[in-house]
Amino acid sequence: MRSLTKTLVAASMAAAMFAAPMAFAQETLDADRFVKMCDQDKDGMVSKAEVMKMVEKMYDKHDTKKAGKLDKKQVEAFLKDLMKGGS
Ligand SMILES: [Ca+2]
Repeated sequence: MRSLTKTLVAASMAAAMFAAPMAFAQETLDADRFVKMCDQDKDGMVSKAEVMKMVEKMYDKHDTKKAGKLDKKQVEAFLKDLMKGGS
């Protein structure tokens, strides 16, 4: 009985470890969304200028104190926002 519990715990831990990066990848690698969000001239491509402009806009949004810098918590929100398309 003890070993069964151990197995179950191990299995659920493995599942959690597997699920976390999957969710992360889905959230972070949504290229379609990222392109749509950045692509201002609608040519289906993301130019460096388009990315920089979008990042800057997002950065300013999270730089709530207008300090010109973000702390770790703000960076976290900034990155999340950036990857999910700014909504
Ligand atoms: Ca473009």
